[in-house]
Order: sequence, then structure tokens, then C-alpha cells
Amino acid sequence: MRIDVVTLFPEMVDIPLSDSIVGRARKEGRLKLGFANPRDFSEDRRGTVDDKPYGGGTGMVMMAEPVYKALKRVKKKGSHVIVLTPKGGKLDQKTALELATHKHLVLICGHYEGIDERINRFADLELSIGDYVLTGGEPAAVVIIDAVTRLLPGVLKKEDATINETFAEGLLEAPHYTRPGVWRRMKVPEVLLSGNHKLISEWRFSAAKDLTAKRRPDLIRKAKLEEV
Ligand code: 6GU
Repeated sequence: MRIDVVTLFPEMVDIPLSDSIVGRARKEGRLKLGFANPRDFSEDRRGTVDDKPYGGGTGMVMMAEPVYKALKRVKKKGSHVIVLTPKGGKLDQKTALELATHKHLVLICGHYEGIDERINRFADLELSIGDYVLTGGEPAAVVIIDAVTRLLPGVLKKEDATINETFAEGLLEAPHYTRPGVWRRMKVPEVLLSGNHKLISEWRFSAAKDLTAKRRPDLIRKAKLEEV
């Protein structure tokens, strides 16, 4: 997959995605990450990319034209264009799975008070990563690219690593343990040492349901609604 990010601060996205699993996916060519900076398309020598909001109010608004020109530089036929904004629909695992099916994503990061509304004419989707406000779309781009990249073929070593995990079944995951079997007088649940895969699988499903009911009852209600 290819992802291009339209951003005034490409390093805020490039650097956090240079290590670990996503960094490896980039080195292996499974993810190709590119950038286009609206600053390079500013119409004056100062490099201006923002202006005062019409109608008054605090803060500055990103101008449509430099963002549009940066988008035009990277957009191809079939690109899926996403504007990152706290006003967008909320990212969840289902959305990440859908995004992972595209060949080319373009993520547009807003800054200041946002981007001139008219840029949305050129977007397929407005996306948020949760109900809180960030200073810009860049940390959201990092989150989205991470969530999508780990779903791409060959990125995770074990093909089934994304099947039983948290949210895959609409539930939080059961707890994990590794050696030693006793640590600071705390024991690993006996069943996990039993070698009985059927019992272990039943225990994990039950633990996942209990944890989800306690911590995220909204997910239980959602899972039940989606059953019918
Ligand atoms: Cl995509 N952008 C900004 N600025 N804040 C956010 C967000 C995006 N998602 C949640 N908060």
C-alpha cells in the first residue's frame, strides 16, 4: 500500500513511523510513505499558508489553495482521500480494516483552527481518532497509519495475529502472561499451564467477556446488536 500525507510538519509523521513494525514494513516495501507540504505551494515569498477566519474569531485557518496544490501533487486515479479533523467520524477497528483494502490513501492534516471548509469537496472521508482535540492532524495520521499497516499482508509475522486480538471479535482481549510462572508471589492462572488448548480457549473467551462487561459495556451492547 502507498500512503501520502499532506502536512506542514512531515517529520512529526515520518519519525514516529520509522521504528518497530511499521519501520520494518517500510523497509520491506509493504508500506510506501510519502509527503507533500502545503508550505512548498504557498503563493508568496513568506511561505504563507494560513489566514484569518471570515466572520471573525480566534486563531487562523489553513488556506485551501496550498493544501489543494499539495494534494494534487500526490493524488492519483483511485486514491482514497481523507481529511483528519476532530469533526470527522471516529476511527475504529472496522474502519481500519476498510482503509487497509485501498491501494492508495492520502491523509490531509489540518493545523491551527482547521482547513478552509471548501477542501472537503476533494475528500472521500473526514476522520477523527477520538473525542479530544489535538494541536494538529499529525499524531492522528501516525495512529491511523499504524493501525492500517499492521493489517497489511506479511506485516505481522503470524498471519493469525490479528484474528483473536482486542476488538477483532468486538471484545477486549484476555490477559497475557509469560515466564516466570510465579513473579513477586503472583501466579499465572493454572489453566494456561495445562496444555489443554480447548480449556485455554474457553478460559480466554470467558475472561474476555468478563473484562469487556466490566470495563466497556458499550462494546457488549454493540456486539449483541450486530449479531442480529
Ligand atoms: Cl484527526 N485532528 C485534530 N486536530 N484533533 C483530533 C483529531 C484529529 N482526532 C481527534 N482529535
